[in-house]
Amino acid sequence: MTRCVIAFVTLMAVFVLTTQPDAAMAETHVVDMLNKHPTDKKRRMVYMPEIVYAKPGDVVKFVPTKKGHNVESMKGMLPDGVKKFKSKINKVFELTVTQPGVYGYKCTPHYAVGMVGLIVVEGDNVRETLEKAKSAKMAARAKKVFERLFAEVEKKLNAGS
Ligand SMILES: [Cu+2]
Repeated sequence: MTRCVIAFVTLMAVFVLTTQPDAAMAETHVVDMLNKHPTDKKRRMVYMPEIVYAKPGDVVKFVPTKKGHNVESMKGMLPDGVKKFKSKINKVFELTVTQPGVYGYKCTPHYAVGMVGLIVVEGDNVRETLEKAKSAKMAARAKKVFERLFAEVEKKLNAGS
């Protein structure tokens, strides 16, 4: 009998928690920090996926799957009003993205070898912030990776409109 009551209370708690509109809508996107690309063996030090497509309010969770990585925002690659960020090496880092637009970030120790990624938060300013990110200062190998990622985002935007 007691077990029945506990089960009922638990079920109600789960129901209440999962039916909160905000909690149900926000999504968590996991990004692995890796030493090797899972399929392209020539590529080292990568975020997987390299581009996260999110909605305002979502969480991007960076996981130190392999050691030695972190996440740091790229100067000139954040939508207006978004504060710069930098995580600690080997620590899980959660970024709640409230502002729409394109966010560029890098791994502090592996920036020179091109360990960079993008977050694209749905909104009216995506094209505008993409152009802003393109004109930011980038190191040579990071630039090569960013250019490929920018082209991917552009392709997706053009396919969607
Ligand atoms: Cu790294």
